[in-house]
Amino acid sequence: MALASRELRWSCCCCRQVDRHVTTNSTIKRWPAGVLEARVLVLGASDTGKSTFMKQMRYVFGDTFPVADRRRYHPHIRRNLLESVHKMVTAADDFGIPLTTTAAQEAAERFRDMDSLAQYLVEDAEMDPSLPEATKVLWEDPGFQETYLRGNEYHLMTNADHFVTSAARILQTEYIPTVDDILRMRYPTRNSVMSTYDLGEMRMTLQDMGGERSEREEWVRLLHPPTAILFLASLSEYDQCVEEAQEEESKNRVEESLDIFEAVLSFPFFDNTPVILLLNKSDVFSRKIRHHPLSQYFSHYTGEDADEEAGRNFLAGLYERLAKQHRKHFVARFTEATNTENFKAIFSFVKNNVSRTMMSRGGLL
Ligand SMILES: Nc1nc2c(ncn2[C@@H]2O[C@H](COP(=O)(O)OP(=O)(O)OP(=O)(O)O)[C@@H](O)[C@H]2O)c(=O)[nH]1
Ligand SMILES: [Mg+2]
Repeated sequence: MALASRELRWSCCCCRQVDRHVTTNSTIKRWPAGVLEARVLVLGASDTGKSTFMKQMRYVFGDTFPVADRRRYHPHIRRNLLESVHKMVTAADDFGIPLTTTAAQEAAERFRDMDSLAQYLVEDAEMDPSLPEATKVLWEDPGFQETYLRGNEYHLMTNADHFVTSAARILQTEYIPTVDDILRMRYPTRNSVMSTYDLGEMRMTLQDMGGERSEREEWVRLLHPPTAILFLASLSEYDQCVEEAQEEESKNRVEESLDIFEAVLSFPFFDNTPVILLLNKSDVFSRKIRHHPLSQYFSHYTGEDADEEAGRNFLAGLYERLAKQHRKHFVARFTEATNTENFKAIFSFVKNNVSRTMMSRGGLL
């Protein structure tokens, strides 16, 4: 497994997204003009970045998210922001962490009841001009910061900091989401989403399958094996439990992801399907590792606690071991799906691997 970050030349600037097109009857098919057709399944546990990868595809291949489209993300982005603040206020209460200033204590009252914030979650909502200041006062409070750093204990969304620190912009009535806001937004996928891209010599259909437990039941209903599987795993979830788990079941998210990875590896349907593993959220991992020692969650980790490289190689090794056990060929990369430049390099890597698979299956290599 080659995991070193390697810049690959981006060679798809002429690509364009084509109309939604679903092909289910073949994993390798030559179009009349000699164009290869690939179908790639995007799998992985919930919240690992599958839809973010799909959004980057759209963006990089020509959809610049026109203003009318961006407006549709308003309610979700504002919900991400207001729910994050609400969760942090509630968690501070639960942990018994006092907010230091009177101003922060007063600001917290604004976010205690999520129902009272519902009016700001509809499209074209008239915003309260005092909300951004209340958010800022809270964010600057040491007690609130302490609660934020314990976000892994109460399922605080990955990019809560991005939204909270952008409150002055997002809570304006005239707010138009930026591409970065759209990429950082959290909205779990229901049903699978499929997009096809014309990449010149290859036509690639990507199918994003929701990763929540209820959505994973759909994976076994697939009719035809894909050309390749893109499996996303989050590096930064090592200190978190599965959100959908029952109260009595507190399963570490990395364990859940490894179980899903193993299920994919051992599923006979995918016997001849290569797996491309993306170990995602490397930016969050590098921030987190300084405050949350890996050894606290994985007692057999023997590296230095603050050693980012040792930590991510350890996590990568857990997946590698499973692949070896199942004698499954796979390649992997560390990724940051919200970073468009990183995405371009990674997609080039994905495309080259898919292309190589197809050529070797077609007897051309
Ligand atoms: N900072 C950072 N955030 C990321 C990265 N990748 C994804 N995210 C964020 O993680 C959250 C979850 O990403 P999604 O793409 O919705 O995850 P998913 O795998 O599609 O989740 P399901 O639809 O529930 O299966 C979103 O808020 C993303 O913006 C990353 O590399 N870095
Ligand atoms: Mg999704």
